[in-house]
Amino acid sequence: MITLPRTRQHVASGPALSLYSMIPLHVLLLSFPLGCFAALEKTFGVPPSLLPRYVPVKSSWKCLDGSKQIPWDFVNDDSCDCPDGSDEPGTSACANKNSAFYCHNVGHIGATIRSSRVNDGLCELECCDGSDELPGVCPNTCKEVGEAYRKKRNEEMKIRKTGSKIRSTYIIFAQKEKKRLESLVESTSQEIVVRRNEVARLKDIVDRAESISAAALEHKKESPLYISLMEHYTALKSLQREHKKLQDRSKELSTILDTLRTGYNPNYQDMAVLEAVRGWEQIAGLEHINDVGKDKEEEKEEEEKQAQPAVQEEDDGMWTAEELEQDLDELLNTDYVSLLLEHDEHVRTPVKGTLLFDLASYLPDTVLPQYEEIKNTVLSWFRLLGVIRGDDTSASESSRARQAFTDAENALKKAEENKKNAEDDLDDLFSVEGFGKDGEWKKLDGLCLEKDTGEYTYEVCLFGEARQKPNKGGSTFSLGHFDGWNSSPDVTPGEPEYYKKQYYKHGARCWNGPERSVVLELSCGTENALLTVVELEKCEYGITGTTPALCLPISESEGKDNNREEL
Ligand SMILES: [Ca+2]
Ligand SMILES: [Ca+2]
Repeated sequence: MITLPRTRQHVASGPALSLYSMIPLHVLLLSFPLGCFAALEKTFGVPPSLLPRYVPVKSSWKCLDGSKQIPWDFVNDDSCDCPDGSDEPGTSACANKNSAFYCHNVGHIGATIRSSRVNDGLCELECCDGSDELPGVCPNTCKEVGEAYRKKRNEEMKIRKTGSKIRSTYIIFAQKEKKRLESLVESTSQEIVVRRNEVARLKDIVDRAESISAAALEHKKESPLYISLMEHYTALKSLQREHKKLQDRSKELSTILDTLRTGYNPNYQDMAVLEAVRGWEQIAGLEHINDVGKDKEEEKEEEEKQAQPAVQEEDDGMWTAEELEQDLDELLNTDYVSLLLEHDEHVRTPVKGTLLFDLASYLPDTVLPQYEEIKNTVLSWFRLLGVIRGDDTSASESSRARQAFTDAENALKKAEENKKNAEDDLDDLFSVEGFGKDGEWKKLDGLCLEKDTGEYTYEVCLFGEARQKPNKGGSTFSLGHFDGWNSSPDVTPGEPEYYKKQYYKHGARCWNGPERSVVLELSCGTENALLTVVELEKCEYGITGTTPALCLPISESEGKDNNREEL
């Protein structure tokens, strides 16, 4: 900063002029602001938008904030007079008021810097014309800078132009997708109505089929065979009961007689008692109580002779006492109703020779499917009409109806699911936080991009999952699933900046660390591609890439700017 006495018109005279006196005048005229030759131009450092306000009224001027009236001469006199610093646009005198300096950068684009950087001896990158310093300090590089800038900008514009054409196909895709989803919602809605009716109709049939079955069963139970079977059952059951009673009684009697046999006194010579004992000994196959211990061999042979024929008698298909004891209960537990239905089926199946059933064997294979279909339709109608009796009322028929009903219910559920999915997809399609206001991202849903870094190949399936795949064998790790767009608080959802960042979160946990995650930074490009991969922090990966989805069409004003700058 140069400090000048209040009365001095700075830069206009003295050493500054003699310094440049050796340079031809026309060069000086081209290179230096007018202020170098006389008092500093009053509008020096004023941005074009504020120029109309730097006009004196009767040699006086009002500070921009309107707080103070000063002489016009006080403007750009290198002494701060206005509280807002607006009287010193071209010097650093009001640097502490946060005032600004504008460099025109003829040949490039004008820029604004802070006043504190005026006359500080340093050349500002922003001011390629060097106007922030005294003449001769900084070279004017605006021609080169401007050309390089325009070249770069032209390249970018070209990419944007091509990219935005691709982007517009993405938008068309989204619109088609919208139509497809809308018609899907429409058609599934209609399908749901049809399927609901079908479910109701089949429910009716199931109810009827099951009630018909119950009635048919009652009918079958009237079969003489079944009635007789039930009588046999009752008789057998009664017999079993009576047999048991007799067994018990017989046991009691043998106990009484055994007591009598061993306890009576033979010395009383009571013939009735002796006869009873002898009779019991004969029936039970016992030796006489007085002979116990004598002639054992003889007795044994006798016993065996008597036992043998009894066994032979039972052999002939007849049940033994043991079998009666053990197996009769099981026999009586038979499910007679199932038996009845089985019997019914058995009787019905072997019937042969009905034209309708045997026709198939005469037909060529090609016609068979149609024939089977027609046959089944005819049969089902016959059953419904009662032409074919029995089959319509069989348990298998009612279970077939139930199967059809279950199938229809499942189909209805499926249709409802499809509709719900289509509606959800439709909601996402043009959502700002989903596939963008124009749906331009939908086309990229599920598109997988890869970047080989040597050791690993990084894969990002857009809106899906990001993975790290080792190139030399080993496990692939999930780096997370799509979690949303740029969530930075200074970025509003929907603005271009918002779509330049995607987060993939909750990947496989690092050993002794956090879950892996990805920040994907995207920019406009003619291709969908990944460019670089770095590990930002432990297990957090920064991936950059390009996509046409970010190439916004060039607006009319941008096009004009570009043309004007090119002049
Ligand atoms: Ca001043
Ligand atoms: Ca400077």
